Amino acid sequence: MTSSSHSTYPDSSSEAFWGAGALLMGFLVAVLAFTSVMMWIDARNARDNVHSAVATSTNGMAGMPGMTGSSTAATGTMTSYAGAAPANADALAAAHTPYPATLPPLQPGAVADVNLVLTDITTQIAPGVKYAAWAWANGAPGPIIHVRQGQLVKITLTNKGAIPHSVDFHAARIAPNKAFTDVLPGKSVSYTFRANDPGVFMYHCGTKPVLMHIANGMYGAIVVEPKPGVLPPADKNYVLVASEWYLNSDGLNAPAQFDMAKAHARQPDWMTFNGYAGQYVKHPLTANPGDLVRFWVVDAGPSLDTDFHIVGTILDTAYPFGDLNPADALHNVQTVTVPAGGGGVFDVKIDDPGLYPFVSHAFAAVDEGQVGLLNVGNVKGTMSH
Ligand SMILES: [Cu+2]
Repeated sequence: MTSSSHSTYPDSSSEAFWGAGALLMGFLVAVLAFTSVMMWIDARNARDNVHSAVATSTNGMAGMPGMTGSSTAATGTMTSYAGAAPANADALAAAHTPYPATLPPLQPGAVADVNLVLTDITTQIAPGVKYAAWAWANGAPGPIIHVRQGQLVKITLTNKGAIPHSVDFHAARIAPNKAFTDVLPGKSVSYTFRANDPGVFMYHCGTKPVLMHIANGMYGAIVVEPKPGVLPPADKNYVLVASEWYLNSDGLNAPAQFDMAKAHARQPDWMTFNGYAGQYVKHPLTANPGDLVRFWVVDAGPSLDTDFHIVGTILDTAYPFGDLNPADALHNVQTVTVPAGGGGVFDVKIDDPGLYPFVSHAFAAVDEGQVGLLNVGNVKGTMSH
């Protein structure tokens, strides 16, 4: 403000000067006030424009009841393909072989040998929705790996894709510049680490742009079983890998590919457990009444959290972040966040037979496919949630 610098002059006691200064001050205040009103009006107009854009896109979504029928919606400059489906989507969902969520047995011996193959593969991420993935021999996620705490894990990665890839194990304490290096097409790499930390961990390709390599399907889960006696034995062990898919087309005719703008905006078209929308709704996971059911959940992201919740029950014991120290566990909680790049382990015992949906309770995720059912007691029928 010019008047404040004037006030430091030694002859500033002149009344005339102060009068002019005050006049100038008043004028500046008026200008400032006018400017802020104009800025507020601009901001309001901008906000109204955003509101009408959102309203337009919401109207577009209204033509999409129950995720059937192909439909698109404008989200700003982006087009959402959420819920796109062919007429025979229900039959395709029934014919789909679900990703095996059951935790595989441990490997005996001192060393767990893990062979991973990366490849370019067209996969389905929802009924009738094809996606040109960079993933594993059987699509995304990669195989569930199950090792004992303290076991030496020998990873062999073979790259059958067209570009360099790598594999980063969150369960490892190892110099990434040595272990997680790029493997050229046609080549293999091996490294070992000792699985000293129990929990459930993500593994993924760490080649740049990592966002794209993960979003294209290059992720999976490794369970490091704690020493016997740390956790109560479970009757059922299920592994769920949550992730998002960002599509540049609906994928119904030709395979969709990755859309970087949507990935940066964190606006997925589909969100899944174990790579395929709603697969455990059509093919529920099972348990007997009173079973201790343990969910080992990894959120592969690449960017959104999963808010794990089972409808109709309460998580008896939750091991947030996959920290399996029983002293750190939470009891009788409704929903626990699994962060992108993190894990969580959840124990439930359900006595009342029925169909219990498990979801990310960030509910856009449910609409986009991150939902499944736990059928307790082999009850008939199905439900969508
Ligand atoms: Cu990769």
